[in-house]
Amino acid sequence: MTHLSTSDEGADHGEQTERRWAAVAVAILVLLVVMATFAALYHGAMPQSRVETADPRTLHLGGEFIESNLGSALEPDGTVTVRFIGQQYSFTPSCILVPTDTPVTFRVTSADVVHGFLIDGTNINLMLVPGYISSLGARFETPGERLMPCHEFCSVGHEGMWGRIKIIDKAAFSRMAAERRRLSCVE
Ligand SMILES: [Cu+2]
Repeated sequence: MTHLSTSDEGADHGEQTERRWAAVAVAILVLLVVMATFAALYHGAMPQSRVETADPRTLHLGGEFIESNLGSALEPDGTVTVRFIGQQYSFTPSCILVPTDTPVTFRVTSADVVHGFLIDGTNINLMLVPGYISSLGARFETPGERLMPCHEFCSVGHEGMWGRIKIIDKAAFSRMAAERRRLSCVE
């Protein structure tokens, strides 16, 4: 009889442990659901603070990405801003000109679908999402020429979508910038 009662107690104890662990599992699930709900509501109510938008349907009609404003601009503070557009299946301008030893800011957008902007041999890598402006600061130490392939599959002509970037001496760039408002190396 004693033996039987001990085994009953054991079964009770087992069931209790099982319930406790089930409660832990349920608690983890509830916590995850609460976290996911909170994140969805929070980010839905507060978009990123530095998002800049550009309507892909009107890029060519006015604003920052109008054709006459594309290319490299020497700013009054001595830095350079490069603006260009990715579209199926090219970059405009297709050859980007930048100086050495100068802070360069890229401002890029897409006119149609998602494209990629990457400069070969550097860690410069952005996604170009229609509707948004992608921006990145860079600095080039040595002159040279690098490839700039689109690295997001953007449909059938994707493999033919690439541009070039030419890094030239700072003084030569300044001389060219004195003559033209926007520079590129498109021939
Ligand atoms: Cu592309």
